[in-house]
Amino acid sequence: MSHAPSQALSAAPSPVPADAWLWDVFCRVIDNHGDLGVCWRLAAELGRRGHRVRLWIDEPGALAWMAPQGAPGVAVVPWTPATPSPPPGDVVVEAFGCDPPGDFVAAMAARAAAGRPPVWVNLEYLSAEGYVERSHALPSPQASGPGAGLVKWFFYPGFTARTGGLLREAALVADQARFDAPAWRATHGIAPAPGERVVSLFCYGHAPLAPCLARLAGRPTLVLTAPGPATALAAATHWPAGVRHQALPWLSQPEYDHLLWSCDLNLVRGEDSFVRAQWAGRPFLWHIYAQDDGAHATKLQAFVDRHVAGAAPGVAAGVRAAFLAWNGLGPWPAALPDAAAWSDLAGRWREQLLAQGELLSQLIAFVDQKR
Ligand code: TRH
Repeated sequence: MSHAPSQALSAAPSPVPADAWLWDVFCRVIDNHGDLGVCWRLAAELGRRGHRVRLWIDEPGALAWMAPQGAPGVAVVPWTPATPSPPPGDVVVEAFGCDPPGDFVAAMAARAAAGRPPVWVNLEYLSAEGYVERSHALPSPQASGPGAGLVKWFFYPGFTARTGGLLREAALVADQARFDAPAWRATHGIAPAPGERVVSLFCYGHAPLAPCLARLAGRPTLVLTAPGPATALAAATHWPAGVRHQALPWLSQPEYDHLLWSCDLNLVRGEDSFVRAQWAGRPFLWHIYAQDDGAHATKLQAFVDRHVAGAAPGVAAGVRAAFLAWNGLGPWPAALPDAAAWSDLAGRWREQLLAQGELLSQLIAFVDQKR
């Protein structure tokens, strides 16, 4: 892996301008790739904005395909029980409540005694549910343990101005404006026939692919499948006439974005690809990460409620039905929503999100306020 070793970075003397901060971002890979995907995207954008980041990852293997080139300003620290804890930086971000090492937290508390502890942020999972606005930016005073006396702050991504917003790199809109989809497809061996609809498929293994393909069969369609369950499911499914598939390798995050930008319909999953499909501004369906207690159904409905709010009733109902059916939470509609109306909805949703503050600027302002 061509990542800079974790050089001996030290916290900047205070007070310092925001762009000289040292960030410690902790990421524990639970399963799949979203924990790492979100943390890498956060770290890389911090680096692009002039910050210095130590990204602590317990399983960094997926970076080999996700980010083979690394990112300026980002040092990847393989996080193992034996990893020594250097003095904490100016900001500590624990992603998805992953609990930094006890001795590191104790060192954070020790800095409090010296007058300026790091700002400690728990970056939470993304949801459109109402509790997010109520919980965002709340303090969690640490009464016991190695961090006793410190305050951990909850920072919730979200879809409204009363949340932390969504991760969005500063260059997104400019990059999209100059993107040439046909040229990109040609360089990646993707050759749709004239008029063939192009669909990207990234899903979990339980996705109801057969009924989805039956709805796609109304038009000549090429489905580009991501490695893992999507490609495996494609190989095990009967493909109706007119719908063909092509397996893709793992792409880097920027190249995966280019895939999303070059498709007519994106089937995404989890959290980060779900967000990236929204920035792509194309029709998409979200295969939500299923939870044993069924909480994902509420989470899905909460998102769809916001996503279709401005659409005509027939379009809203069709998009909602497709989201629910794709997640096994409702019957399949006879057909997918009208392509033009769906594209219009996706484009307006993207515009609505672009008008909101993006997560990193809000996080930096939040940290500046709490220091
Ligand atoms: O892999 P995921 O299902 O990750 C999930 C979710 O994050 C979920 O919230 C979490 O609870 C669970 O992990 C533990 O889906 P997600 O979030 O889209 O992450 C995939 C990452 O991989 C994302 O950053 C996009 C990236 N990616 C590539 O870089 N190249 C590719 O070719 C593909 C298919 C994905």
